[in-house]
Amino acid sequence: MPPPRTLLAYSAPRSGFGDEWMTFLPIGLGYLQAMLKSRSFPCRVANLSGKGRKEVLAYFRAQDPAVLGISMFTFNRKRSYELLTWAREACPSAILLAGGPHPTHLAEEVFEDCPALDAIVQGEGETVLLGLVERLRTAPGSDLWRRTPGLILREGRTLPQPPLEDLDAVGVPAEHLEADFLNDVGQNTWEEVDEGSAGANYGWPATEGATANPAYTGPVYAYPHSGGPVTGCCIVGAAFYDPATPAFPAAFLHKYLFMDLCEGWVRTLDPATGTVGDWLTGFSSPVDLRVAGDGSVLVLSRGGGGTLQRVTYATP
Ligand code: B12
Repeated sequence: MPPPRTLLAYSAPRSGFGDEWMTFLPIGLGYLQAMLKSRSFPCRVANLSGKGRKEVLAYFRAQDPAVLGISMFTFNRKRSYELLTWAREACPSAILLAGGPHPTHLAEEVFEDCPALDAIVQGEGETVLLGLVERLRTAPGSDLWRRTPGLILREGRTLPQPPLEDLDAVGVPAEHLEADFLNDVGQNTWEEVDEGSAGANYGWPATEGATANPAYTGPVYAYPHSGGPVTGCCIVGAAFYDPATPAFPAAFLHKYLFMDLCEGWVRTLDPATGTVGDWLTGFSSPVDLRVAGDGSVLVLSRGGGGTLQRVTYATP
């Protein structure tokens, strides 16, 4: 039985979709992911700020998690209720959790306002979430998870979970976010972006592009060498747009920026939805891309005798 998959999500409130402070992914979700991934439990983190119902439903369905948790604050509680309602619609058998300061302190009100919610994780969530997925792995489909210490259920609370003593045991949060995507240069036909996870086999060179073979992990996104709306010959770069000081519009935040060596373009991939957007063209044999701390993007190319170009944002 494969370990249960967890999806952790956050969204800014509707009023804050364009606000870079509100759309910041809370680092608490990164710690929860680090705890699970370092114990070989698959866990994805998504920032769903600005995403509409159709996009969110499609994403939840594609992820098909056993556990779906939302990070809830007072300022985004209504949007979190909305996400949980959509989660129930898209994934009827998933365990739906909420964690964070708001549900920890106002559990009764949250349960009342959000019928879709199964349980609240009280306070520090790393050990609680790990205990819950461990129980699910031991007894899939049973109610054993409801006895995990640190939960608030509609019918009452489980035993309290003492705080973590060894914080180093959690792992490094951003490492998992950054390392989540891998460029997989194709053999003859397809270039891939794959999601990194322990023990996964991406099939090179036996298979390229999407695969239905359960022995292999298929790509998050793939483009062919010819015959598609997007083509190229060798994926290069890449980086997530998560600089200390964002200098591009909020729509760029958390996007994966990747390039093609032969075609000289840079495109954006939204890790939350898999949507790919056109961005820059005209680089001559680009080989590497970095996001600088000031929010600009550096592109290193071999063409033209070798260039290092800085891309900055100019207000239209
Ligand atoms: C650092 C910080 C920031 C940083 C965040 C940087 C980042 N990328 O995370 C910055 C400066 C960007 C920021 C911005 C804002 N912040 Co702030 N911030 C904090 C602060 C000081 C620490 C948060 C933190 O990182 N804690 C450490 C992590 C590990 O703990 P955690 O976040 O609580 O997460 C744990 C648990 O809550 C739980 N958990 C959380 N979510 C989930 C989800 C699931 C499924 C599970 C199982 C568990 C779980 O498990 C996590 C791991 O143990 C808190 C105050 C505080 N002391 O908590 C305020 C605080 C969270 N911020 C607050 C506010 C209001 C904001 C802003 C709205 C301000 C604004 N007007 O723009 C924005 C919103 C940004 C956002 N997207 O969250 C309020 C929220 C109040 C409330 N009741 O909702 C707080 C509580 C401060 C306060 N007392 O007013 N903030």
